[in-house]
Amino acid sequence: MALVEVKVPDIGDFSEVAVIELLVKPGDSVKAEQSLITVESDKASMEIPSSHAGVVKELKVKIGDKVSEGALVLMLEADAASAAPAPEPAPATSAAPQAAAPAPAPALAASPAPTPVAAATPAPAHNPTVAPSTGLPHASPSVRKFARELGVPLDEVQGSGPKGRITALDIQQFTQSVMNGAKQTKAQAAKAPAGGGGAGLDLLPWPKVDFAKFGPIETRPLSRIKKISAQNLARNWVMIPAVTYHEDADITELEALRVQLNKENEKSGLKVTMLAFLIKACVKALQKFPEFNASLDGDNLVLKHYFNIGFAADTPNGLVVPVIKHADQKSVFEIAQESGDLAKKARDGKLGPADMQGACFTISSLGGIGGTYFAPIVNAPEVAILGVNKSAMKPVWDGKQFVPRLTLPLSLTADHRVIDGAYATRFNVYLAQLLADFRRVAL
Ligand code: CAO
Repeated sequence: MALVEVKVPDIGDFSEVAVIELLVKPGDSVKAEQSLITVESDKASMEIPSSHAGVVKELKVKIGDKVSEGALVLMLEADAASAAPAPEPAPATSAAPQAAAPAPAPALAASPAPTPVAAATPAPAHNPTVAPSTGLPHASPSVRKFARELGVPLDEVQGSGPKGRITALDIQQFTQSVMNGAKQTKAQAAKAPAGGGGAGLDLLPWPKVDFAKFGPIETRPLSRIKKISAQNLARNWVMIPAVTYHEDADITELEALRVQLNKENEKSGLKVTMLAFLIKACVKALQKFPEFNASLDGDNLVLKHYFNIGFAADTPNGLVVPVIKHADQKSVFEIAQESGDLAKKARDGKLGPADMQGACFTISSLGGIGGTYFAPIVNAPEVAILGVNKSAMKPVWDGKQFVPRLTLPLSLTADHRVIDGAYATRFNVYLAQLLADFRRVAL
């Protein structure tokens, strides 16, 4: 076993990029080409892969360090004959299918933006790659991971990158073509017009308009968060066959309890929010309907036995989705405190990657603003997201008369590949029952 130095490879025009994530620690076994750290410039995030397989002996960088080509990343006790063929940095994807993942999906235009996941821009085109001699299709580690997560056979995908390299977009387009019932084979792709915008989807190119011809304009660059969200949201919008289910929850008693609790705790300053009750109730519903607490992995459904809930937070720079970890083990008060702290951190731009990772399910609450219902975008690789709008007093027929009840509009968007309509509606009905009588959460 030889001790080898793993260094930052050619990362194109980038230098002095910040280390934002350590993906391995001493003692970890890594494969050749496995991502070791994530670095980020103001234009892109990249994962730095290992040149060898082996066991990590010592990390030579920490979060916040600035690195350039040739910088020492770590010392590795290399397996014999493990050298990887010229690894290249790959666009980062963070938490999850990330290959670009949602931002919360919250996103978008109406949905929460999930965690910055994917690189805001593709990795710089440097290092024209040589196809590995293994005969494997040519793709970066993150693209391979993305393909694995979606169950896409790489050898059936036509790469559109330099020297036939398969990109995340190729994977997305392949998946979309499968969903359209028109799987694009290499042969078919070869016949497709070269370089046509939106080739896989057969879309028209984006309209290019000289707006200045019609009146004064100004051009403002998108924030980094918005660029990342945009990629994730577009991916999730295109790839997930999503359906939104609406429900009204009677929260008359729950709001009375919330107001009462806040009065009692006025001196301590701790304020219980509707969001905290929603997170707690959602955990209970996820426990009863476990397919909501899951992610697709090819032909498998990964059911999670932990309950981490993301919530979309609106910030001056765009949407982010901090995550309350192990919400099943926390009280409503603890969740209220933690979500308040995380929301503040989000607004101050101080959330770290760990604050935004690991969510099982996301809540996007616009209740403090208004609205009736909306259709949030699922934050992949989660399979559902709950949208919440402003509660309003409504007349409800109790069998004899109309009575005023405080009604909370719920909009649950779910991935139809995993969640059928009946299952989703049962989830919603149950969630509404929990919110109508919060004692049920303790049962
Ligand atoms: N119905 C009625 N009132 C509500 C409500 C609801 N569903 N939810 C919150 N409110 C009230 C709160 O009680 C609070 O009122 P008071 O100040 O009188 O107590 C007020 O609205 C403001 O609440 P808030 O929104 O600041 O706090 P929160 O805990 O409910 O939400 C957070 C925190 C981080 C979710 C929120 O600040 C936020 O960023 N929401 C936007 C999320 C978003 O943009 N989603 C869309 C994503 S898709 O594009």
